[in-house]
Amino acid sequence: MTTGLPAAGGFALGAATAAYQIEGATTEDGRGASIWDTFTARPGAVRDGSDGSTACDSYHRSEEDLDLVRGLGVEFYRFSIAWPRVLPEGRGRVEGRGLDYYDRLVDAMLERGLAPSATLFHWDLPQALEDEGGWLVRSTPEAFAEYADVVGERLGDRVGLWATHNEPWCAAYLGYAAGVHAPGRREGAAGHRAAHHLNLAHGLAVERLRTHTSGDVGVVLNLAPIRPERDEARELAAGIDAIRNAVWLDPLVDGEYGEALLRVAPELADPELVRDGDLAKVRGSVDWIGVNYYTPVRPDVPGPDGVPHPEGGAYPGVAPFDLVVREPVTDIGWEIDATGLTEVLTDTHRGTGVPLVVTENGAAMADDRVEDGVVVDEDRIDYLRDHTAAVVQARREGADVRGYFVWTLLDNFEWAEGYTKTFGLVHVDPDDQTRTPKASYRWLAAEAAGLREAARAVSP
Ligand code: PNW
Repeated sequence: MTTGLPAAGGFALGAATAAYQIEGATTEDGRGASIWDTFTARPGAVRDGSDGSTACDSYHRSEEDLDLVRGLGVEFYRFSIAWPRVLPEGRGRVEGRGLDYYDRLVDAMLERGLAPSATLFHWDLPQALEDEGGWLVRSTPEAFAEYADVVGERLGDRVGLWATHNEPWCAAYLGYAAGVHAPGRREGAAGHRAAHHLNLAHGLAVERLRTHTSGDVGVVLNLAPIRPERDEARELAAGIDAIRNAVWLDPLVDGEYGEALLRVAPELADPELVRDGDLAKVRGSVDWIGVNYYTPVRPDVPGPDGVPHPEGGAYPGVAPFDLVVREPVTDIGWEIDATGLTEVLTDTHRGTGVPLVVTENGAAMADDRVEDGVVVDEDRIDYLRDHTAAVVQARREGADVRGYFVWTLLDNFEWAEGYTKTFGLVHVDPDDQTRTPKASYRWLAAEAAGLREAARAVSP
């Protein structure tokens, strides 16, 4: 028996993490190197010069972590599998100890009554594959299919909710165009090549997964509502929307890249890159789409003092633009606007007709303070309260949203921000990894039943 996507009308809660951000133990049990091990060693790549070699030490503390998830009273634990633990060279030789770890992790979830939601690729590409070209070459999607096959065969009977990729936009554009994430390549149009190979990899992996599981298979996207600041910014906004959203949704819905996208990414019309049949595998491939939402994107044409958007490289083919960020913001500088979550859910529902799950939502907050041994994080509670209400509102407006997973269980390795930004419901001591639930953890535990009921009461 596996627990998959909640049935129509249903609604479930969860907590989410990712392997490289929490596991540590990066050289244990035969794990191969990933591009994040390499990237974090590069001077200046990570704000505090840190890496994931210890992180939350969850590789050794998974039972304790799962007890914490259980204590939240949520149904799902969303975790990711480290590709280089399972296939240290990316393909070929399987490392049994790595696979055993996830096998035990899944069993430990089931023992606690938690439903596992596994993500295959949360950015930790095996370095051996990057050395052969990474997401810029077609052999990587083929290796990904092999990896999906190995994992599906072992876990397919017990994992009911699967995702191939997490936020492929970040992997493609932050990794290969902007260069602010691993592998740290700044090659403009390379982002589109990577994006296509991620799409192809998804399509190939879904085919393999379905031979092993009757669970629900999807993909997790960081879709964003694009809100042009004024009329003059509309065209610009259409280009940004194409690269952020359409490059993933067009193939899923239509099996091809649409016109608006090809205007800013002519590379995607190259028949050498996008071969016959590639996108046919992607069309209609998913049972569900995971939506990660943090903030809206407000592009504007550069004013007289305008500076190009610092992430501009992540939108190759789009003119330089200003990015307007309105107050209030979280500690990572992302505007807080829960209406953007309602908007992205209703838009995505309308555009795809596929059931949705909010697979990440949460806030980095600086003002966590300790009072009587409890981390008081009222701003995070406010954020979560407003955003869960925005999900209920999306259902009221007809969006078929079946769940909400909080990002994240633990304060962890926040990619290019290192340990300087914390999203956790549970504080993790950076020196000895002691876990201490914050006020937001207690809030969610107290509210979980009510949140579920409120969502179910407005069945879309
Ligand atoms: C997502 N950006 O990352 C990831 O899925 C998580 O692993 C991460 O911890 C979480 O959101 C919070 O950041 C992103 O620069 C990282 O636009 C950076 C960006 C977007 C998403």
